[in-house]
Amino acid sequence: VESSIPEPQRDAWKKHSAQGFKTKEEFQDETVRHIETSLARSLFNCDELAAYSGASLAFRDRLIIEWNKTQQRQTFAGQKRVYYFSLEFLMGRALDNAMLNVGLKDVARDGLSELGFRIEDVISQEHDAALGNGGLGRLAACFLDSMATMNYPAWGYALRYKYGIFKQEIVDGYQVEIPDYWLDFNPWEFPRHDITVDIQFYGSVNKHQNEDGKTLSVWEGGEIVQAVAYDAPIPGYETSTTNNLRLWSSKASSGEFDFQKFNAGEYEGSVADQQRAETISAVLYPNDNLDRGKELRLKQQYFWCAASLFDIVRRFKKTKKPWSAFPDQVAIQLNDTHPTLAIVELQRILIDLEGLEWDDAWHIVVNTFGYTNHTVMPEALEKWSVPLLQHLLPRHLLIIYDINMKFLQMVEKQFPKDRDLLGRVSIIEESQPKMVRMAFLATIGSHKVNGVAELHSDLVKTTILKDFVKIYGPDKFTNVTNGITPRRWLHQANPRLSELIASKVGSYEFLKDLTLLNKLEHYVDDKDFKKEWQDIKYANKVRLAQHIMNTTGVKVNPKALFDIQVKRIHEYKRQQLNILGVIHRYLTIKAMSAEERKKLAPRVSIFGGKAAPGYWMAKTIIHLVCSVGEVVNNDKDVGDLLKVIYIEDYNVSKAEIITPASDISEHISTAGTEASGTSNMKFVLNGGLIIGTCDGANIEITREIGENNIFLFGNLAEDVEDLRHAHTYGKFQLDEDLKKVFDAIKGGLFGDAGHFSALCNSIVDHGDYYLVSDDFNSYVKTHALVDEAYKDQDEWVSKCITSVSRMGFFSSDRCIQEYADMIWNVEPLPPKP
Ligand code: H53
Repeated sequence: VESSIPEPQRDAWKKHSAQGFKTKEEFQDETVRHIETSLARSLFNCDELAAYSGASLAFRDRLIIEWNKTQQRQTFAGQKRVYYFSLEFLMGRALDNAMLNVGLKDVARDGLSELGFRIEDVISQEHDAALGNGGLGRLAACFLDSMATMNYPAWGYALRYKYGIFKQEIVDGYQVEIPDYWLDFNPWEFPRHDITVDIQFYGSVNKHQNEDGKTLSVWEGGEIVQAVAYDAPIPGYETSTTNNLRLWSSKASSGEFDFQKFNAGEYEGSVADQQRAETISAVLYPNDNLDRGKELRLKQQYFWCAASLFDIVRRFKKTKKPWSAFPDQVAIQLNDTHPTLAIVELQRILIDLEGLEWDDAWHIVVNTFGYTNHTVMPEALEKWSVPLLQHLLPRHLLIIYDINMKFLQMVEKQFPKDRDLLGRVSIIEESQPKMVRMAFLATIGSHKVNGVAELHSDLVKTTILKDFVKIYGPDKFTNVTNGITPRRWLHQANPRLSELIASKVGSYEFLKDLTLLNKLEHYVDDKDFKKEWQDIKYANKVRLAQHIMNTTGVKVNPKALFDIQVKRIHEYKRQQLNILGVIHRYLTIKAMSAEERKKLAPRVSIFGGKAAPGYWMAKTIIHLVCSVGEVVNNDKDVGDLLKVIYIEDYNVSKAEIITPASDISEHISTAGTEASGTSNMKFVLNGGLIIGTCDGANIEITREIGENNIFLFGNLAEDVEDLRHAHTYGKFQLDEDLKKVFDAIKGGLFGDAGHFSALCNSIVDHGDYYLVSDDFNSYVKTHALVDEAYKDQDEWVSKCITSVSRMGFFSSDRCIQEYADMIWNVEPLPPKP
């Protein structure tokens, strides 16, 4: 490897190499220096934000020193790297995580305190990095943490959106979206103005002959947009390995910026061109589990894939290895179908630019890519219209046609005479207009396809990709059940519980091997331990109650049972089932005698989550929850027995407060719709029980923690089709209790009934696609069991402890191990001791 500093000068260089702080004094030196110089503040105008900024820059320096060493080490070692392609990385805050991962949070706490700041106040100044919608984006963030912690040479690639997921305000019971401009001051990113890639759009494909007389397809004309790299360091826990998350930002290419126009006085025109280029990375699309087919989104996808691949190919070429070695150096994981164009782009680079034969190139492509599917719901499966692709990426469309042709020829050989099969598996859907089915393209272009929980992976194989299992055989399809990082979701979010666990299992080693939690099982009947456990849960509930008071003005009793459902608002996740159940509870309480009421366990029903801005039904659900809250919370007759809360702007940092405070949380999707869910894992790991359907990872959580420790209810995935059928043919009788709930809504108990008529009708008259009415009765009965169980606190706490002790399987470290072994075939590269 070349070095820019000549040998004789290297010693001088090394002598001055930055070291990064280790002690409290050094931390204070660095922090104050940054506040005074990098930020130009002083003793007299240093607020908490400045303290946050200074401390972050001090930590960033440390991380970047390790980042440099890690990257050098990985380059020297020359072994295979993983590239995780995801349009979303829902990172949340970085400072707290950096402090804990490098093991210097106590140093920082003492250091800041001596300078006059409380560490919690400093940490809470940070704006969440919210480059994601929900589960898919947060999974990617957990995976980065695990890959670094386990010393895998791994990079994330994504877009540097100027605006992340919108901020949600609840105004008069309605969701209002506010743009999330998060880049005002972001100490965690490094602009790399020297790392740029020109990305082409539009234009046309023309045939040219080269010197050997070979006909080549050449993509010409169109417009060029420049991708600029921004890097964010990803520290591992208790390791110096610091990986990279590379985000691409778009700007007008210098060649493209029209100086002619500019000089001719068309100032506005030239500025408009520039703005158009910047639009590509301007905003994260706010849809979760919904495909909208917008041109700008396709532009984002190609821009990001092309820039990332150019970067990877450039890195590979420096090794001077033959192309056939590419899959031994590079594993690319596609997080859902969003990066599927990367498959086509790599094939294009190899055949058009590098001159490989089609089959050799395709072999390389397939061995490079793995595809993770995250949904089987039709409305979420990506399709792009052929005319749009033709216009934006004409060369790629031709390559897609060629991939399809060769694939169909292969299928036809294997299954002669099955014309239906050819139509079913074709990448091109013969609709008006024709559409490219991205899940099929991703499947054909990858060597492994995985789902994210056992039930989901089975559904992938028996529904949307059934024919492909027949064609490729079952080995191409596999399961990697999702997981979460215990560093953020236990240690960071719930430090007291983490400390209590460490005191019992002997050390913090469980944060790196979560199966060690099983040692807790010895303490299930230990009185003192249980008391401490309960105290911690109570303190976490007090903290959440305080947050609720500060943000909504509603006082909730921390002794009440906290019942929480926080996640994106979606009909399939069935927040409507939850709120209908709450209304039922309210009506029941109203009808009770004073004596009966005394026996009731007080409840706080807590909701939170964002609705996609264009998803009207989801917004109606939010409005119903808020309207019910208005009535119930102001009903003196009910008092503490029931409170209904909507927590505004649910995000990663709020999740860190909410998750540890739950007694019971709701994971109640229609069976077969939630691919995995990951908040279910977070809640159980924090000592909360869950009520849920037999869906996604709930099933495996049950397998691990035992049926006695979870409240399962509702119909099974295998029955969904028949149940829907019954609704369509009017063979369905509405439950009496549910009918009363609808009558209350229609009677105007929660305000203008007209606001809720479409929501009610979707369940009563329009087929009840998500089977709310089918599961209502079983849901209400199961909540009654929850009430009963909560009364026996001793037994309840035992269930919680047992559950936590059995959650080892759900660490994202286990996921990464499985991906590495089964799909990527990569080895870790630990730092030298
Ligand atoms: O991905 C999570 C799953 C969850 C699933 C979610 C998801 C999105 O957030 C967005 C699009 C999509 O296709 C799937 O809904 O069940 O836990 C991570 O795998």
